[in-house]
Amino acid sequence: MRYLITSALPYINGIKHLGNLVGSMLPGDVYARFLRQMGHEVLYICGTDEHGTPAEIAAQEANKPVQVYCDEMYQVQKEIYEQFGIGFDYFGRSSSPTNHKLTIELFQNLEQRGFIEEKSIQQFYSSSDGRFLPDRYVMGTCPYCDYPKARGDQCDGCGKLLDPQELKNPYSSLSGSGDLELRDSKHLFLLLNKMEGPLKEWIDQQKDWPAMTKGIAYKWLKEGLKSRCITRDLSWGIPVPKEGYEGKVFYVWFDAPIAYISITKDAVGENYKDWWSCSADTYYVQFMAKDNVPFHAIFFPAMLLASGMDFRLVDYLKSMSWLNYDGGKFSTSQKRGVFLDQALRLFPADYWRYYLMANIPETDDADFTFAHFADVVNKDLAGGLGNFVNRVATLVKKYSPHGLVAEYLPELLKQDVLRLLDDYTQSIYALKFRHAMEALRGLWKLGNSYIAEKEPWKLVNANPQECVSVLSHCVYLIYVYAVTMYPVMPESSNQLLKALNLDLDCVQQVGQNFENLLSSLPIPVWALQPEGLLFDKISADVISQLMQDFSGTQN
Ligand code: B3M
Ligand code: ZN
Repeated sequence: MRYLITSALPYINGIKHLGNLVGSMLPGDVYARFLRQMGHEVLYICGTDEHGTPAEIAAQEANKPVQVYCDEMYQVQKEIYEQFGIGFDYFGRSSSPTNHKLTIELFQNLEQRGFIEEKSIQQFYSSSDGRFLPDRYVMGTCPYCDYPKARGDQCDGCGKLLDPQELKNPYSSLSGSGDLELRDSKHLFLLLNKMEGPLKEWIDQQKDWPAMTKGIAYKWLKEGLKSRCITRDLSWGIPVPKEGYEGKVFYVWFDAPIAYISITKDAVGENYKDWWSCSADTYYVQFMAKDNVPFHAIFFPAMLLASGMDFRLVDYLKSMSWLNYDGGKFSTSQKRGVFLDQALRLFPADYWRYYLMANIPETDDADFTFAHFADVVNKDLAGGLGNFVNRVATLVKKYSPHGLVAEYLPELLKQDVLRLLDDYTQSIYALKFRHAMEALRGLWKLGNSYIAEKEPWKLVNANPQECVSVLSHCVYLIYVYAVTMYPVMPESSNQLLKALNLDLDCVQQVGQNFENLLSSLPIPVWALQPEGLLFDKISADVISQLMQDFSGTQN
């Protein structure tokens, strides 16, 4: 089977936080790595989402032209994901020429097929700024709670959704000028209502989708689909190719999902249809946080279906709930939480990867705190996995310094390992990550109980043959750990394989299932170089320092 995988395209407006990572990119990467291990052909696509108001605002704050800002931030984000070990096949940009071209083509098809309507809407025009203001650029006093700095789309004081027209004393957030005037402006609308029938039929077919994804999709369908404005009065974006639309661009949510397709084209060239055609032999999986679901389950599929352009719809839409920060929300605009560059300065990527996957907000929200993070690292990584590896390495060095003849696992132990390997495999195929991580921990636990039960340090005198044999089994288990943890902790997996003197490629050559690992010895004589601790414990002092450093907002 060939798998096409996409993670929601991160906005260009700054470095993302842990919540963004676990909401789309990290689970996508774990899934992609796993599938490659199982011998599947995979294309994993992502990129920056560069248009819209947030990009403009961020560039303004950075005092840079938008293009320059996006060029720089693209590079910054790309490098950070690399450091997190996110192995995209291609990380592109929604602002690419390919995406401009494809967006326009798709729009023209929609128009020709009668899915676009023109309407005039009233919008604030600011004479001092010389432009129409998007909703969130209009500020003023909230009509409900009198909060003086309410935004035109939402009041941060009371949380109510607003129309900019409702604000008292409206002013431009760009110039501060109150010289605003409501003017008529022409816009284009996508007639989503025309697609209601086909969309419902399609969603009805998705029996195995997560309940959260389907719940959101049905909620939208139930409320009835309304036509949706797909143009904006902005200069940064993809210009609307239509007379009378000078100075207008497509709405960012119109061109961003199309970028999945155009980035694929940037990645593989003209053959991109081999992945995207309805008749292509691909299984397409998307990863995203739940607020993105309406756009991926309704809006984008409607666009594709209505365009008649032979692009396939998503086969499985994996949505994630929120990772909260200390009981509140992670927030990019308020700089609240742990951002990816900071995270990398604090601990190795694999600590974060494991912690986030073990606590992924798959069904419910999850809460990040440093205390919990340290607890998980100390217990599972340093304690469970790291402790076993270190104990074994120490014993091997002591009792069998010249290596150990490799032996198959004894039957009982083997059965336990097989059961967990199967559990792990099935869980990742089913995209049940928390469960998969439990299986992984179960494997680590097996090693610890095996060595505790056999007590090789006692056997060494009574039955030296048996002692060596037990240690050989333990090293075999470490090999199994190294290969199976690869999707989640690729760097530590490599470290272990190196310590075992094994070819790093062996993680990719597993075959069709992990059970194969138990039926052929990878090496005739085991080596195990104790390379020091694989994972360090995080001390109570460090935790309290971090809690202090990260309370409130960061700069
Ligand atoms: N950039 C929103 C987000 O990062 C948006 C996703 C686009 S996916 C086509 O939450
Ligand atoms: Zn309010």
